[in-house]
Amino acid sequence: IYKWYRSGLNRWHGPGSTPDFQDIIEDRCYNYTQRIRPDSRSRNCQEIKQAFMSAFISKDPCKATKEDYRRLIDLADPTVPCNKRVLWSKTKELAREYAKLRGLVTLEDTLLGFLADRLHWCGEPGSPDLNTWSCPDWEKDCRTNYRSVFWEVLSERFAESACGTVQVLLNGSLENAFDEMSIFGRVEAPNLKPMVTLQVWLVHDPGKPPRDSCSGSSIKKLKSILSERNVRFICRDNLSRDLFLRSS
Ligand code: AVW
Repeated sequence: IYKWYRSGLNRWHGPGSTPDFQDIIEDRCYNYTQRIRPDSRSRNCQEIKQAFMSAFISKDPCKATKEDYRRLIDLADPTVPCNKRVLWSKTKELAREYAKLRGLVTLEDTLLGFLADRLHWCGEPGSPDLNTWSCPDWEKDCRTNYRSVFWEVLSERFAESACGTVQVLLNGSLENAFDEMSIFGRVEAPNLKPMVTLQVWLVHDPGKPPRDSCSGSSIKKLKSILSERNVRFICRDNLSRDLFLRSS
């Protein structure tokens, strides 16, 4: 029984595919291309949905490659302004709110980021269906799962095509606000173009003292990654969440 269990659809440690994944992708695609950004009206949502599905359906959910997503990415390249980008790490909701207030954009404002926001998906070799029971977890199962690789490919392109000042919201309530193993740390920071300015905001939970600062060791590490790439660096810390949203 144990063997059956481990080889079955239940064997992964992450949440299973979001129910109605295909329908959600399709609905979101029409919503984005027709209502949210009508300038992207020419995108073909059927084609985009098909390309998304065929990237991972019937495949080993631990063997995702960037190549698998090539066609999807080519169909839906980001068209958001290069000089208005906001990155985040452990601060997603805050970053969304901040970007909205300031007329800036996060990855979830691009078509593909919008389509996949908060969703889970994975397939099963030899099956035309999504596995709605479980999907591989980055830590417990495999790093090369389809969800993680998707966000990595998208994030890499979002960061490398950014220009001017790029902002990043980091969580000042954590001991290490800059996490080298996060997508921001592994993929985005190391792919910023030379001459870009990275503006770091260290924002902490209101009512609690901050735990990390611009002079802390994690931010120093970030600074050194950036200086190797000739990316300019500005950092502001000690910002309480409420104050940050109201004043910035
Ligand atoms: P994290 P990261 N919807 O908070 O620096 C669902 O440590 O690693 O931040 N899951 C998502 C989404 C989303 N919209 N976006 C990322 N993920 C996954 C993309 C992903 O696997 C943005 F541009 C990520 O590792 C940010 O600057 C994890 O959830 C940067 O990457 C969140 O981990 C945030 O990635």
